[in-house]
Amino acid sequence: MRLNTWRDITGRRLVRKVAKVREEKVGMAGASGKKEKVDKAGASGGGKKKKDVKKETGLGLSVKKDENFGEWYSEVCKHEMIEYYDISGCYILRPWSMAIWEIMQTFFDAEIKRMKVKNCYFPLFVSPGVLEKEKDHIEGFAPEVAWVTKSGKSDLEVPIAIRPTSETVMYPYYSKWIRGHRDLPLKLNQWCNVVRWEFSNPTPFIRSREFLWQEGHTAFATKEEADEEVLQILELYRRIYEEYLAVPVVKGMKSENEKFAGGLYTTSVEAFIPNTGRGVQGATSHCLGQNFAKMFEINYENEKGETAMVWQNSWAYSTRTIGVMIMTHGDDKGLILPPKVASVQVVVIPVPYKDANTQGIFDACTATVSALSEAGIRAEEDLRDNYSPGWKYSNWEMKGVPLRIEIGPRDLENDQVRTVRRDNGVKEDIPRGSLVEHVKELLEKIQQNMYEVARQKREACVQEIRTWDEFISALNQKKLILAPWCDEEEVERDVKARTKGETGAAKTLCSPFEQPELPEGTLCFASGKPAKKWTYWGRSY
Ligand code: 87F
Repeated sequence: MRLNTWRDITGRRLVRKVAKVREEKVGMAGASGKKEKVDKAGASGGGKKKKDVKKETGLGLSVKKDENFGEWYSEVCKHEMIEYYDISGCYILRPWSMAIWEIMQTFFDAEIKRMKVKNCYFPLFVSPGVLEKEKDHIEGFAPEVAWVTKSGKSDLEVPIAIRPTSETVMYPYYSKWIRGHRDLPLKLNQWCNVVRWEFSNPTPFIRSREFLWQEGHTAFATKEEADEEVLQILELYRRIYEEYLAVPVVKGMKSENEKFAGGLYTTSVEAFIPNTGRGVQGATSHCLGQNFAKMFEINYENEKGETAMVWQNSWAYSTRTIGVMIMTHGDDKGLILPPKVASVQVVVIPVPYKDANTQGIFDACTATVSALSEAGIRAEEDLRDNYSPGWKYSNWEMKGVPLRIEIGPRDLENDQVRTVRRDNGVKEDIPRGSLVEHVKELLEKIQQNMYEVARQKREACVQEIRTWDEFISALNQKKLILAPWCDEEEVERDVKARTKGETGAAKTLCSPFEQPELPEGTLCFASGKPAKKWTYWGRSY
């Protein structure tokens, strides 16, 4: 076995078997390999316990995903994705997560522009008057609305609300801007933050008091146009989840209880987190019908010279997407990023060796990054000299970089590089001559595999049930329940009441557009009345 030697900054020789650096499951703290920094007095601080090193290096998760999911999630998030803030429910999005948001934003923004949606920006503040206008729909949400009541030490004459969503901010101007049929359709979108003063358990990305989203608000002359757009947007949301985040979702219709009360109907994409057995609403695309048009008098003169009312839609996805992705893919080593949203898709790490050509190895790393970057692959090298290769492996694994390339003396000799996949750990030696094609292919495979693994995990959780007893048993087993339902509001309320417990009540997630066959005579699992449709049920975030 070859020996791999490098020196720490004290000049002390650190010797490690090469095979070990490469093959050991770089057990985080244990293999920290971080060369201890020397203080001015020259003490190396050697002899530290593993635990201390772990604390110092910040490497390694202290819990396993299957053992304590909540703690695991929080630790993974804290590793460069977010920072906790001194206001509960608010989080700092660090560059590592913001980059993911920006990549999704680039995709979605281009797609909606192709649909002739235009971007705009409305103010953050809402006057109480307009908010009042939407009273009926806001009623349930009112406790979550945050207000500004002071400037400096003096009370504002009229308190001002902070937007929790922008219907009431925007629609008075829709009324002003839309006059005749030539002003339609009006399709606007804004990328912004919103504030909802949640009281239930805040969770990074999933439930925070301020979050980023896009909100689209469109107005049409006909319901047909509005209906069509609802589904076009929903398809874009599906693509964000499935093609970018590699998270399988179900497209479907929300129940009357779960739809946006101000609208006509709500469609959504729903994801599922196997570890907690909870559904999570991924994004929503609403047809608002003419409710807001009535409230805000959004009328226009049609071709016949008559006054008509517009049909409206609104749709949004938020930074919650990132939380769903983390929960879906992360493992005991940390995050796993799908290549399509990773700001660093490939990290190149030199593995220097005793008397070998270190400069040659470093140059090969730089050349590798250049070749990949030129081909449009997001690659970075990690040439830091105060960390060992093993430490770097762990660190980039924790950050979820989809592919690692290692270059050591033997690779240099053989004109090859070693690739290591983050999703399944598979290693390969590839000739530098075919580097770019190979890496492209690997990244595609990783993306596909991550989706496929997530889909299989979700499929394994889906349980079709027919009776109440089966429902309860499936719920206790954290299943994603597909049940025949009579589609009555009262029955959903009843199910909620009957399943209320510490972990929250079960409710409908959506009725999938793709419906399995529903044989005649099938009865509702909860009411025993004739079933109208198959619906997904479960606890949810
Ligand atoms: C919280 C406080 C006040 C949700 C709220 O989904 C109001 C609301 O209206 C509120 N939480 N909603 C519903 C938002 C509906 C709709 N808005 C535009 C969307 C998509 C984007």
